[in-house]
Amino acid sequence: MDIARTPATPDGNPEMADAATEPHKPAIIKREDYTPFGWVVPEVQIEFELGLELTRVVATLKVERNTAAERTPTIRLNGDGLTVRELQCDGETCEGYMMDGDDLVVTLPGDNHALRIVTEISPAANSQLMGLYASNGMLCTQCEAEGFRRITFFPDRPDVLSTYTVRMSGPKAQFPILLCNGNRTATGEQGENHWAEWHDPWPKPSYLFALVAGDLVARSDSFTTMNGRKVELNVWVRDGDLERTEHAMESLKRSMKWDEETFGREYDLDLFNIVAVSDFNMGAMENKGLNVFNTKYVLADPETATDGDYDGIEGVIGHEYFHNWSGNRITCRDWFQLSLKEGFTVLRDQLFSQDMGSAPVKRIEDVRVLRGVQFPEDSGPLAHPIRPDSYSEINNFYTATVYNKGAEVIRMMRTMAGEERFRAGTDLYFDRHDGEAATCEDFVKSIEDGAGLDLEQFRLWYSQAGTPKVTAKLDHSGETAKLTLKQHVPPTPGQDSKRPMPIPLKIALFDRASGTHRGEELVVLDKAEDTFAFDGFAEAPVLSINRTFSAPITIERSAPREDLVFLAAKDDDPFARYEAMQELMGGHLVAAVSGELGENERIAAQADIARAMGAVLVDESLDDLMRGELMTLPSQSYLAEQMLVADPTRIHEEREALKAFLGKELRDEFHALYDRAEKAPYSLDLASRGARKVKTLVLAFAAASDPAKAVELAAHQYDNADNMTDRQGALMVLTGIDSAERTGRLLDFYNRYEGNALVIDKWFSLQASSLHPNAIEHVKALREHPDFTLKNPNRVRSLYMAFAGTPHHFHSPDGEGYRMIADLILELDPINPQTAARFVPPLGRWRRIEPKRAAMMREQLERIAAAPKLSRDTFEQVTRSLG
Ligand code: 0A1
Ligand code: ZN
Repeated sequence: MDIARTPATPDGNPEMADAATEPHKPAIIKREDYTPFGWVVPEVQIEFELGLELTRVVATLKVERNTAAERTPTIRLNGDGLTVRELQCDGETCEGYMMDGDDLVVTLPGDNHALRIVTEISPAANSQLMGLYASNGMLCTQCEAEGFRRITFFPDRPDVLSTYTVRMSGPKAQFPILLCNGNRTATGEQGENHWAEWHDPWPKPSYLFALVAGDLVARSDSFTTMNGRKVELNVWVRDGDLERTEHAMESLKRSMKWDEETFGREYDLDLFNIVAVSDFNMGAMENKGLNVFNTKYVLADPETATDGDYDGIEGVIGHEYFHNWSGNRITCRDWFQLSLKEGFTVLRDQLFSQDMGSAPVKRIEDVRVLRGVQFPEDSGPLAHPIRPDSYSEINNFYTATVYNKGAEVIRMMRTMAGEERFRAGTDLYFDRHDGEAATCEDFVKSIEDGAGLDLEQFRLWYSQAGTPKVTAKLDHSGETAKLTLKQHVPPTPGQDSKRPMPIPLKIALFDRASGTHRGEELVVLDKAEDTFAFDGFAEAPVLSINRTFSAPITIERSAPREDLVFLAAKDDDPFARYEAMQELMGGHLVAAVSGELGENERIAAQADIARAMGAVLVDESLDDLMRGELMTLPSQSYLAEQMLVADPTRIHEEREALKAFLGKELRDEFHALYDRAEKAPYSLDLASRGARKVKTLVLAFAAASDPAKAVELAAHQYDNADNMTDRQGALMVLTGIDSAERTGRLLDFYNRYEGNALVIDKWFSLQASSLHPNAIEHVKALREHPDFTLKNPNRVRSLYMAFAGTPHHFHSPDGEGYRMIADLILELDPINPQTAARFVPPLGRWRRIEPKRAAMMREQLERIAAAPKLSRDTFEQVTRSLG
């Protein structure tokens, strides 16, 4: 049946609700249309006869009427590209069914039935990497959000929870290892074939189902839980990769311990498996007891992984593990509630990483991601609340807003409650909703009740999109300092006017003479405008505001530069110190780009920045990791975000000019820092990591100010590197400078690591994001490189995300960057729509770019929109972007 003529279905599946009338236009699913499913499916049994080309799936579903839902004569089982090979109801062939689009709708007379459904699928032909697919000769699954329906017909929605018993069989030589969720309950052999049976005792939605079959080896270990239960741990990889799994395993054990200590959460199975696969659309997936990971977030050794890679692995392993409670034990009622599990789990992984390494630096990194990715999302055509109201393709809502802003919103609750009361709130949430498919509202209510907070108005953070802007003004008269705060939440698509939200701001007022303050205070701005008075200040204090980035907002204040220099040197909150440096440099750069800056003003601003930076370089109270943060210039995208309409070329020029100025002005200090840092031997401790970070930053300043010296230093660093952080840092600098050293070291890097996919990804990325003026030509040439393939998402991202994320290339004045990304989207869409759609947002920023380029960006979006056949993923993103 044609989707376009399907009415809203009585069995509560909102997916068909607003079916579209044009062939191209997919249905819009609305949060307000949620109704419970008409049936429960307490038990599922599945048999897989595995083959790369053909896998036969026999699923038996025990279905019972859901007494809490409206009675319906049919059951809708979602499918995607499947055909029914056999269908039985209660042991008899069933004729009472029809296909509705891709879905199977079966008429069921009674209240309890057993449905047996046979499907056949071809994993090798599955280039979308959703459902069951082949990767490097192994078989694996990805079911979130709606991949299970590509395996068998099923109510593929997160509020249908079932226990699964799975039997899998296949050729032993090809698939010696057979894994599934839960515990292995039986195994056996039959000639060339073998089989394994798995049972997962925890009821789960279909998106948490996973199966893996292949030739894998494991690093094994164990963890004893707080109640003394021994859990077997395995990290499964291909033969040859075992040596690179130690960090992943250690990260897993640290995550398990941390979750017990910090949130009181204990693991609940006797086995925890992690499998690394090289073809994967995202970072990793929290399937119950069988996490599947992108190899990028498992494999590491000093020779091939940077410090950033090590941190990424620890963070993602933590994230997936923490989902066992925030996501699996308590899952989402529907996909609009995605932030319930993702926002909370991101917060949990952020806090974990803070505790494992440098807390201030981790906080700064997280804020950088928020500002670099989420703020632009929130101020563009794809803006949506952390709990969206509608979607057409849910894959498009795995966004920085749902994940990262979602985490910030929960972090604000934690800040307002304090750690202890917040913990009481999360304890109550886990207790109250264990085993349920819950909503964001359930979470907020639990925190409200458990922590004793009034979150009535705070709920607006879930429904209103857009980054609030707070204007802060500090007046002083007599003995009183008065802080006037005003908030404005900008309009976003579908939300023209907004209500004021509660914004918790940590502040401190510094005495200029002593450089100290009387203690941090938390003020909550919950009106459009409010004033807070502070007595006992004979002199006007210096305001430090939004310390630790207590609220995900932008602050507008006209702080004198001398105050920023003061805070950059003296603020005892490392984040606020970083912020003062960013503001000092950002304020200057924004003024310079807008052409508002007179020559004298430029000289004065540069001198203040150099003074502040000079102090940072020699400050002995700073560790190098933090020093590196203070040395980092605001990113091009963050600068663009602060302008109504940006000219990316001018931003790039001014940013490079400031780097060059500082490189010259502080040459000796930079070199002294480099010489000191160079002496630190390699280890993973924080001091050694800090030394590597500042070394490469010094090279970057040198590249702008004295390229010949930078080439010499970088080539030396490259040649003598005993780790990937140093080698990649040096190559990054060399790649931007035309020289014999550039050519030689790029070739050396390729030859050294040929065959190691993750390192070759770095080789592609470095060239695509380099400062080299011919980067566009390099990307075109790399597209033709024999190692490039559209089939592997890591490889596609390594070339094209790196390119699209480098504004001065992507926004090339002739529009070539836009054309290249549009070409990519059109070519990739039929192969892997989920990954293709992720390249649309950079083009969607056209409203914030100067008019000539904006027209060319639109033109490319229109070209994509006019394609005869587009996936739902890409179609939705392009339509919203054209808006
Ligand atoms: N839940 C996962 C993210 C994820 C989402 C969709 C996927 O489909 C390809 C894969 C993974 C997480 O938050 O880690
Ligand atoms: Zn997640």
